[in-house]
Amino acid sequence: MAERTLIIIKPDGIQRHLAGEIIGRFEKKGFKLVAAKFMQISEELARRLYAVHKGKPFFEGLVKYLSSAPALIMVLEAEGVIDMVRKMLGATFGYDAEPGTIRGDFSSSRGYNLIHGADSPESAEREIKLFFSPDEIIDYELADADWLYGKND
Ligand code: D4T
Repeated sequence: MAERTLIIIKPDGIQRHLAGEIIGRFEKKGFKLVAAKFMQISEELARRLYAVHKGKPFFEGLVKYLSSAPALIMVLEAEGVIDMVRKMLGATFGYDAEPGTIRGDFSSSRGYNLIHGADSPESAEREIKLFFSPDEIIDYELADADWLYGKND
């Protein structure tokens, strides 16, 4: 099985009608969507997701933001997907993310940065388990996999 990552289109991404644009970028890049859930994340779950930031000055605001309105949570699969997604997201805040990245193109905010992507294999595994049970993740083949993931060796 190829690597998997957890993505969250955060409340501002949904409210600003950017979900299709963001999903489209991942689709065109060739990532396989293997799970998706639209939900309002509880404060408790937001606290668990961002547990590493507990105690930092922005923590309470971050939890409030993430749990303030519905979000779209997805699992994407591809070899190397974690790093590729992080590059596509851009720097943490829109105001210093490079143009061409999701945050660089669509966010000018300091706190509201549209999207979350797991930052390591360990985080991805932990975060996927927070949102999805194993039977909610679908294992299937993409018909164009050879074209998407072709190698020259
Ligand atoms: P996420 O985790 O949302 O994908 O963002 P990043 O991985 O790019 O950034 P992060 O973990 O350092 O921060 C998580 C989350 O906290 C918010 N934040 C962060 C904030 O509001 N103020 C701050 O000073 C920092 C460092 C933004 C993203």
